Amino acid sequence: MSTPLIWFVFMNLSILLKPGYCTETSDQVLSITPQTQEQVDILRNVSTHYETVLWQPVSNEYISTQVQVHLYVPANSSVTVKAILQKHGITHKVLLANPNVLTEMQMKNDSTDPRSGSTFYERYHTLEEIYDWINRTAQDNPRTVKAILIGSSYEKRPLYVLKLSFNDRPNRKAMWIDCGIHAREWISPAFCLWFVHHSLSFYQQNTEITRILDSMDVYVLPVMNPDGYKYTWTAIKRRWWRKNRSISNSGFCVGVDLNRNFDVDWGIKGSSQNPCEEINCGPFPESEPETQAVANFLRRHKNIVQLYITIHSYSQMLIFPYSYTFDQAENHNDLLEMVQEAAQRIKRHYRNTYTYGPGAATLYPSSGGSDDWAHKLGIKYSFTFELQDRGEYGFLLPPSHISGACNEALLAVKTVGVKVLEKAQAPANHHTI
Ligand code: 0X9
Ligand code: ZN
Repeated sequence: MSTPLIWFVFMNLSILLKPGYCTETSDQVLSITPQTQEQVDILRNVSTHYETVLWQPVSNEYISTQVQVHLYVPANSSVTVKAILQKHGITHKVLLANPNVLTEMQMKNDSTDPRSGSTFYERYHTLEEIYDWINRTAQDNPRTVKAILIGSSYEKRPLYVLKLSFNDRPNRKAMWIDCGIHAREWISPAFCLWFVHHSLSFYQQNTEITRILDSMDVYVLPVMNPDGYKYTWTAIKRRWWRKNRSISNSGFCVGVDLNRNFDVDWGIKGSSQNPCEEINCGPFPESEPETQAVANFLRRHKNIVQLYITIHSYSQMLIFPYSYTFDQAENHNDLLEMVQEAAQRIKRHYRNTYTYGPGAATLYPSSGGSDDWAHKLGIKYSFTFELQDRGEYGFLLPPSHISGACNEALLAVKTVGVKVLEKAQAPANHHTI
């Protein structure tokens, strides 16, 4: 054997014999559907005791038989986790074999690359870019767009709402859209930017957006959780952050789930008082400055705001109140009809499936959410839209999918927007003779 060949064999042997050779070289996202209660318990255990991140469901209390679990497993815990699954006969599929590559793709939003061919709205943006965009949009459209400061975040970042106002008829009604309650759901802020851009570009060109903007002012909060969003952009390891960044009194854990912090059945279902958990509802209702800012604004404007929409991801669902109880909202049938039509139109135009219904029954019961709170405040048309996808990429939806995800969500927003106008115009006590 020649010397270089001996070296080659030796080097590879030394790699093979190294402890830990069998570990995965890459992080992965696994899809697992537990079949028995024992498997449910094991999965709950794995997700709490090993270094993993539950993508779906958000908390291990929601893990149950026949429900798909999406579990992010870092390379260093891969062998252990897979061994436990195998030992208990739990089968898994690899959903994403290399999420880090997708993460980098999402962060690479280089507008100077002429080969990318994508527009500003077809890329994800850092918080600073979004603030710049908010300023620019207000400056470039002084007659129709105003940036309103409604408060600031825990880390003192400004919370700006863009008010789109295309005419100044008296007694104008309004709708509200917020994005980015949950930091890791990047498609959500991307949608708010998309929506504003569409409104400014297609007013008087597209019938539905024109009808909406002619009759309503639209308030858009592009990033409700700027501290969390910023955090997800700082390192691959932080990409899965969901909550805000407030520091609890009691210990070292950070963050409150803003969608558990609203004052509706606060702290009861699908939420936790433990600051270390993803669904931590905070120390008391509206404890968080981000929640307070939104709640105060909506309280002040409750007589004009008729439609509340909050944008999340992922699972392709059009949800309406209630989530905090299985009781039906008094306008359940109206709400159901609205999302049903939205889902049908998405199916027809984009061949994509959205499930729909009241939150508790369609997704899971949970208290303290903004949609239920807005509904109880008197904003009777209140929705949570969960955008793409259904688990192919999850939070790592590639930039090339932004336009598809946003266009179908836009269709849903326009559908419910127009329906609200029609309902408002219909006589209040319409009786057939
Ligand atoms: O759990 C949530 O906050 C939302 N799902 S997500 O995966 N984006 O976290 C659903 C919110 C539904 N509405 C209420 N729970 N009120
Ligand atoms: Zn969410």
